[in-house]
Amino acid sequence: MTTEPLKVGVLGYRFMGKAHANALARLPMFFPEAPAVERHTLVGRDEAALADAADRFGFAHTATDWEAAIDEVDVFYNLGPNHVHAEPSIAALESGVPVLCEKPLAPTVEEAAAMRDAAAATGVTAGTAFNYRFVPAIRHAKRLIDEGELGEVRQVRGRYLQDWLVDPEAPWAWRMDADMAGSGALGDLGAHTIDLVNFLVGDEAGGIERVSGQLTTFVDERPVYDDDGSVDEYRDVTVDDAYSAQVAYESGATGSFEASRVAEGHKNDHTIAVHGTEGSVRFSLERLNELEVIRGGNRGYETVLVTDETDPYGDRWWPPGHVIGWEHTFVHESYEFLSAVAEGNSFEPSFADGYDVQTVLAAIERSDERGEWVAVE
Ligand code: SOE
Repeated sequence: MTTEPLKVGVLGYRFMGKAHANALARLPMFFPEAPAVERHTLVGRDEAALADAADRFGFAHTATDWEAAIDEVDVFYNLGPNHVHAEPSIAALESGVPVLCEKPLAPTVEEAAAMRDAAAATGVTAGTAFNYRFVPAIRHAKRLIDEGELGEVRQVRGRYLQDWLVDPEAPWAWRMDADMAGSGALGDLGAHTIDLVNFLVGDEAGGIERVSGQLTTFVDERPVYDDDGSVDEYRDVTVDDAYSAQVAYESGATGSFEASRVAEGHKNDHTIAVHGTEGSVRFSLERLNELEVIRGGNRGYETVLVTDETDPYGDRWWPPGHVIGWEHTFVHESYEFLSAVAEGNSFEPSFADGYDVQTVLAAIERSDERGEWVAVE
């Protein structure tokens, strides 16, 4: 019996569209048992740019109307700006179409709650695209923590630094607008950190109970440029350029997190560390094939090359030591998501996981506004 390929519809054709389309294209070669997929419809607003992207990314059809596209496909990837996450994702789920939605799940807790509830009510597979959960080193760290190798978790640290907004003349974009994005470095980068620490230590340390946060905007308005490169207007920046937060876990563990878009010299520098009573792990996205580990009574860090025996996806790619990169996380993510879809299973990170992150983001904003520690609600 042959099964028809799953028709995938993708909303968004820029950075994330490219990353996910590449993942879909790689799947049959490296994960032959993955469900067959057809890159069916690419959805966007600008017809010319859309047609060009569809051509390059291997999509047979384009649509400027997401509602019509959802009717035509079996699976929907929502990679649009944050303010277009909720409505199309909920509509897809209500039509029985599984959804993988980019992070943060929504600009507000209310929208994220509606998305979580739609996933629960329909029982249709829904995932939040926290791709860094699919880095082999992160999987390895999770296994070590779950097996008790670090003992009791005491401290968690997460830092995500970028520098693309150092220049005050860097162009305005939707990511700088609170209505469209929700928040800035906090939601865009901090969401990854919070999801990763939830994934890594959530079972051990429980949830994040209280937070003390600070958000800062260094550049209040940014230019919008004409096609000829001259400044058309200046638009307000209504989100943070950087945030930091102290957090308290249910277990008594503590954490400190920060992210920035104005950290000169850091392009995509995401680091996570966990310290327990018997060991530590630390991870840097810039060295994603490695995990540094202290365990078993040792006092110093040992570097584990994750392309060796510890990599759950290692046999799919290259011989040990032949490193993988950022784009592979999207392939692993699509493999797990589409396998869950084909089997009618749930997927993690789920919409509920995306919602949990959103409650921490909101608490950090609330704490900043009030100037005091607040509970995560
Ligand atoms: C922002 O620059 C960004 O593209 C994020 O939106 C992604 O989630 C992150 O993985 C890389 O940086």
